[in-house]
Amino acid sequence: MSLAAPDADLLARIERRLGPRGFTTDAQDMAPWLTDWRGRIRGSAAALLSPADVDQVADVVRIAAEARVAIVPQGGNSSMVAGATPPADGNALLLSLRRMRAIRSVSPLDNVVVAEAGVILSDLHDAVAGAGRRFPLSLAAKGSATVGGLISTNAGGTQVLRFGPMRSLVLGIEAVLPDGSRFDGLSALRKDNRGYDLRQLLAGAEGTLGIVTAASLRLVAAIGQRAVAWVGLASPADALALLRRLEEATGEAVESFEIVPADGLDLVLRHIERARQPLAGRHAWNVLIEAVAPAGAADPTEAIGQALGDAIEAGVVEDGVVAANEAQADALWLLREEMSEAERIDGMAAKHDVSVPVSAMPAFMASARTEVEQAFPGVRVLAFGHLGDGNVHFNVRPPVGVEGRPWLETQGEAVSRLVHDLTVAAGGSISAEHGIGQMKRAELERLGPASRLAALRSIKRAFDPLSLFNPGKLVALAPNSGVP
Ligand code: 2HG
Ligand code: ZN
Repeated sequence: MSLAAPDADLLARIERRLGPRGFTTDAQDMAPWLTDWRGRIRGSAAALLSPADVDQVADVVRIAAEARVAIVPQGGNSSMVAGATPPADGNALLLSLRRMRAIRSVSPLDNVVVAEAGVILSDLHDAVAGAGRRFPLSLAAKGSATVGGLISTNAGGTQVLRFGPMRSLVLGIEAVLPDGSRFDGLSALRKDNRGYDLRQLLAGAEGTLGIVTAASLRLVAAIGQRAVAWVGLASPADALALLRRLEEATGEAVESFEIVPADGLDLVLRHIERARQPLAGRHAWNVLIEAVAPAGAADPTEAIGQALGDAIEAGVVEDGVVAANEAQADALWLLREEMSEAERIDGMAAKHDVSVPVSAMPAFMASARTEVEQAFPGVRVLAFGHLGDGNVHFNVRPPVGVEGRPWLETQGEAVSRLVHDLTVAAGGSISAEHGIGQMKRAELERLGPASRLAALRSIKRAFDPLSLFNPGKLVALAPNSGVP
């Protein structure tokens, strides 16, 4: 079973259906969308389709499916695992959801927003703020990541601690399935127990089961006051102890708890012009904390300040600062949010998005670092991120003076295998929040377990027996068979 290349007649039919704004084969127009944002994987496509509504999506999917032509859905193209980059053979159609950016409704009474797939996350934040509500998921790529992509990758970010990942905020989904039929599941029922939850199957499916065209998303009360703090401390174990202290002091107010090592902060200060040193001294580890209260509830600033003072006295924290105003709060957030960008500017890294049980993370970070540094002398481990979720980005950079790309090409795979083996041995996952895409597919196959992979394949086969949606991503219909 092989996927077909679209012929001129098929492309003309699709172009007629989508109109000039919705169709292009122009190399220059397509170029920015054919490479993943880190520039690691280059793809190719027969055409770039930009439908304006769900009917157009359904029609082009049907036309392509009849001809057995594959479709790669794409949102903001900010995947960390090249999940939206088309295969290199150029046979697939790249389908962008970016023109579908309507906010269909905001209901403060239901606490629900219905947004189309192409709505950019920061626009979603602004739209619901206008109705006195908040969509409580944020991440560094908020200026480009879209609703459809966030759902399809089950994105995480910096508020998972309190609100869970994207799937926990999805109440309803509208999607087009691989045969062109529609799944109309937008009704935002809080309770719906009719068996398999199709919404949750589509969330995190990386566009391999359906193309999400719109979603009903959960909203929460707008922020009244927030307390943002930056602390320096000696170890991830102390950081975790601090998190539990803060929770005891402020209830559920702590939403973000992000760890950054000293050399990570150095990178941000070196490469990001607006970044400023947050504390007088250098600390082995730093944590960014945000605690939030809705309007009408007590301002968490005092409780956070008091708890940090107690933690300093108890020797858990070395130094800390609580932002005195919004500008200072933003300046502290910048240090965390630009971490990934600063690392990218500095050069190539073997990147790993791993999770282990929260309590096991401090020991894992130390022992995995030792093992990796012993196996690959000179490499520099940079582990940062979502400590409160048991998820860090355990990135490994080449030794000083060694050029990144050739190092990654020759050593990257072995480094990643070791990091992933250690993760699995610690009872963890090789993808905490970035998904599998094409970059982690071999590792998913290698590490199994077989029963889990078999279940994934069965689900894929049930929805997309011809493997027309996002071929080459997440899971192959049959392992090692060349079938995408
Ligand atoms: C983050 O937490 C992102 O900043 C990116 O998930 C992580 O670049 C990375 O490794
Ligand atoms: Zn992250």
